Amino acid sequence: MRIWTNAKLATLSAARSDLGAIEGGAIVEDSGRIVFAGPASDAPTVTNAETVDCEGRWITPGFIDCHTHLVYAGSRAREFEMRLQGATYEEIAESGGGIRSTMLATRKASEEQLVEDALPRLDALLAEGVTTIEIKSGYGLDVEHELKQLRAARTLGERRDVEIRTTLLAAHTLPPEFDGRPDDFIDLVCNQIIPEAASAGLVDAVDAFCESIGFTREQTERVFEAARSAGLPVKLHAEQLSNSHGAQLAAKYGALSADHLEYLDEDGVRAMAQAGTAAVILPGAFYFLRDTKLPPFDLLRKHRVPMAIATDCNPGTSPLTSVLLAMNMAATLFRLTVKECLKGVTCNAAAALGMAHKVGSLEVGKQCDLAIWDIESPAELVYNIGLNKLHQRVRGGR
Ligand code: DI6
Ligand code: FE
Repeated sequence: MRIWTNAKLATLSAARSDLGAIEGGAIVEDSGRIVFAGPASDAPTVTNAETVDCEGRWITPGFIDCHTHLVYAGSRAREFEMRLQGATYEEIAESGGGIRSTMLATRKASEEQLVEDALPRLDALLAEGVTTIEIKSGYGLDVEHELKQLRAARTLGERRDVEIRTTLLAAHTLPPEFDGRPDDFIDLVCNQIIPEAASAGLVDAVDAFCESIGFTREQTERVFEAARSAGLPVKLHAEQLSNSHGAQLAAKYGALSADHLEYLDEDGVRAMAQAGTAAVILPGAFYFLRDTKLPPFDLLRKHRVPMAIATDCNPGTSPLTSVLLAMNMAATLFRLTVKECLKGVTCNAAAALGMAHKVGSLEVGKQCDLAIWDIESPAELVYNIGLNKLHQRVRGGR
């Protein structure tokens, strides 16, 4: 057992509309779980517990990065330079660069190489108090290499003390061997990649890229049917570059989340609200692509769709390995409040992963994943650009 005392808590319970701040707070842990979180005066008396004096520091739940493409090989710095000279992301993708260039590097890399390449990115996130990360495949695009990518992602959870959730994103782009035959590729995704990844126990959810340069609604729906048959929940890259009405489709399949959402309309928001689908917003990609179309935040608020914030860490549109900076961008570029930013990387991010019962808040029964901060107020976590005030990261009480 362990007790953290003399702390200020931002409990971030999903049920509350505020941060759930408690000054003079304490947390009691037993067997990796929170058994008490509240005012120190109400804490149970326990003997034989190790006491940690937080000296007035703030404690938040460990942060959750609920949308990343962290495992890949190679770099796309050259494409970045091309974009600086005026080429668009879509143009680069259509000329064989983009996701396909990362696919070639990822197919070539060994599983161990993928792990080694991802570790510095993972470590950057952990250094900011991240305790749970979702990692997508989508740069293998065939059975062998999608499974290799998923195994590498799971291995990261053995090399570091972090909870990894893996998402199969085989329907990310069309690999060159299927040029002109997208439906045949979707056959492969549905009949082989999803069932094999699922039976190998390597997947927690299935995602797709429903977009003009990705897959159509019909193709996406087939992927969702295959996920359903494999007993896996779905998520969707939706309305990032155009309104393909992916959000409604995601909602129809009870998706955990729909992500990006720049071009989302009110019908899509309504459908998400009814289905309990979370909105994952990715300010890093918005910033890096120098987007101007804002996701419809007022509609998301009006219909009470939980909003999560993630890095989207990927080599093409968001080479971002900072959740703190993602929050700052969400506030500065999207005008989200401090409270929305913090919920976005804690309780709402947990919802976007279907893990709300387990992580994302300082509440009894949750895993004791904490981030302890050297700050005067929670706003500092959103305000600073490039300054990391983490004092300590705690996972499962350790
Ligand atoms: N949307 C994105 O922003 C990433 N994937 C996706 O579907 C980009 C991935 C890449 O360019 O490598
Ligand atoms: Fe993404």
